[in-house]
Amino acid sequence: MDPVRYDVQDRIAVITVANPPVNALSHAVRAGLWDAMARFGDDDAADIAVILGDGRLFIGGADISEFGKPPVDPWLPEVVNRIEACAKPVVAAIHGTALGGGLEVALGCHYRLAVPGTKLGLPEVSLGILPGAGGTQRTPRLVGLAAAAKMITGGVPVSAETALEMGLIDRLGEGDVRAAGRAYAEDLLAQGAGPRPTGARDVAGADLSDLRADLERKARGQVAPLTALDAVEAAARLPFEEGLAEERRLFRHLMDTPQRAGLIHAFFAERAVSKLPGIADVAPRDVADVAVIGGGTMGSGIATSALLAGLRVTLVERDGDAAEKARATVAKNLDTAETRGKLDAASRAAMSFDAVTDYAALSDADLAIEAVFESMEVKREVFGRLDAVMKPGAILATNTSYLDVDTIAAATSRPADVIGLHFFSPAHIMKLLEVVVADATAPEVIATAFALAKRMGKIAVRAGVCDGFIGNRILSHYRTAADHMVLDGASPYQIDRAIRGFGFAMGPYQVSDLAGLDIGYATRQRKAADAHPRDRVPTFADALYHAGRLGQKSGAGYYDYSEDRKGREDPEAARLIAEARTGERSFTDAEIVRRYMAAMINEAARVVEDGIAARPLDVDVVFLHGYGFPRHRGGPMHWADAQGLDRILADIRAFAEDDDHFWRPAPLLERLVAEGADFASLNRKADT
Ligand code: T1G
Repeated sequence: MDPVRYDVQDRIAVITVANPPVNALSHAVRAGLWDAMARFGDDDAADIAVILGDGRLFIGGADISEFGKPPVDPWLPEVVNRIEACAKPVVAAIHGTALGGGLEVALGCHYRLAVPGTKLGLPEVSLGILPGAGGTQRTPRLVGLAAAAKMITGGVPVSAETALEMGLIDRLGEGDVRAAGRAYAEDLLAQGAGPRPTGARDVAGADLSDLRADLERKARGQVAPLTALDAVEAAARLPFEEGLAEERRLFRHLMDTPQRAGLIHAFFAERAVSKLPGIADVAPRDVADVAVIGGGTMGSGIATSALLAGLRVTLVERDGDAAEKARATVAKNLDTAETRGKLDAASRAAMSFDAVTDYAALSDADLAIEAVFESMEVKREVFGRLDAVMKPGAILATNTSYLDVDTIAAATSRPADVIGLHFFSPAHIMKLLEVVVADATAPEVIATAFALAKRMGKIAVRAGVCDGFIGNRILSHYRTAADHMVLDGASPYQIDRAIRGFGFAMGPYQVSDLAGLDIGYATRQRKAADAHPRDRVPTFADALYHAGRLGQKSGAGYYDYSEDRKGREDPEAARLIAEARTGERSFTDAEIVRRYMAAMINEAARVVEDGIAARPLDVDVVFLHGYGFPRHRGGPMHWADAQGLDRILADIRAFAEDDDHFWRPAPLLERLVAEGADFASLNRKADT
């Protein structure tokens, strides 16, 4: 089917972009628009044109899958310029979403209408680029320099109503977008309205220094937002044509950055993780009623997340007081969601939530999520009770963060219906969900978990059964590398600074203080039985714990929180750490990052090799959405490919000269380097 259709009725030419699923501006669509504009220009039967999108949206932007390949004529900027230069008026009739190049096509039109519910935005900076088809020059001419700068450097879409207030569109339509677009065109014809090129408008200058300072403070190494600001400022400094040329120059510069490659990888990886061969054609079971067992922080968070997704929730606690406490926690979470505009009063009033103490209340639940104490004995007892009361076909899920899901499943008569749903705290905020697939888990149950995740606005990643699944298993390894550096002489404060400089929001010791040093201590105790004689124990961490320094929760840990939650370096902590040190060597920030990342990549390679993660991209998505990995670097595996796996392996081998117990190269890493291959090659292989 033609990706761009042209039809004329009552002197109005309707040009329809039809390129499912998002009407992306592929080469065929660009060529189709180019030809349609030529046809309209020569068409004596048409006095005005309306451009609109087929299906659920206007146009979702340039075709991101074409990035990195040589651009093919007609380029999008030329297509937009051709629309604007048309001698007859052109209207954009917008519905669903108009994003990036999609909105830029609309800006090239002379008039713009959107129907309620439409989102209009220029999200290019989230892909490491900037609006490259005139958006940085035309948007300021419609909404003013400051509003355009905020919209483009933030990348956040606006509603149709806001777009009207700003001047981005001219009219709010009602109902069917095609009818609304035709009606607007008729009105314009009746008014004798002609072409109204956006590029011909003036744009007043504005002082954007505060925005620039804000972007510099928040950028954390990202280049696109500040470069996009440069392009927008050019709109007030240069004539239109020169402004377009400057935009193109800056766009091309960003297209060549590794950040663009990282952010595009992240975009597609987030969509690829739910594409698993084992569940491709498997229909999920219906889930409307969810049971949550345990109303602590995690259980209440999971219940909140399910309620926000419109699911009916019954939470079970061991006694009335605990049930009431859970009810209060959920209510507080929902209050916050309302304050943040994530929940309106009507939706909240329609919610179905109950906190009870009797498992019998779960007989109709479609799925249960257990979030009780991390004890195998307790969990097996809970699963036994769930198995006894829940209906056939109901799914029994555990939120355990490291226990063996196979062992939990064996406590039931229905191991095929048992799965792990590892939420990350706070469960109603964090998007990552590790779907832990046990040996007996049925494909339909896996498919149901992924469908539930999508409904809850989560990004689900399939994980195999091991201690820590994907994220925590890898975290444990690179955290050990950091601890070794502290034992050898590095300051935890320097390590945190170096890791923040790499782009993480927090360093490992700040994370420890946030999570609680008691958690770390309990984990070390749990693993002590399996410890190897050559494992190096971070005795400084135990010393801090025994000194009652549990982190933020006790007012001090590695940092002193007596003044505020930000925390300050603490001489007392430094003293306790120095006493436990086994070495006095210094480290550069660069070496700290190299060791930290080499340990992360090495264990991640083992996780992929063991099949705990299906592909390297699954590890990337886990770290982007669960561990604060800087998004513009694409995830650990994409970053490792960009560094060169040979360099990572060389580092590991160099570090092994001092410690060949901890630094043992992962066989997969050695094999890929020997073959001259990379992690991306494994992602592609998994696609076939
Ligand atoms: N190009 C190519 N494929 C795209 C795409 C795009 N712009 N947008 C989505 N897809 C694919 C996606 O990979 C998935 O594929 C399917 O479409 C459904 O996507 C010059 C250069 C539009 C809000 O950043 O935000 O324009 O997995 O699951 O939830 O200035 O897609 O089915 O194989 O996300 O309904 C700017 C990106 C580009 C918008 C729809 N535009 N897309 O959400 O569907 S840069 C964007 C989205 C640009 C110009 C510059 C969303 C959506 P598959 P989906 P959705």
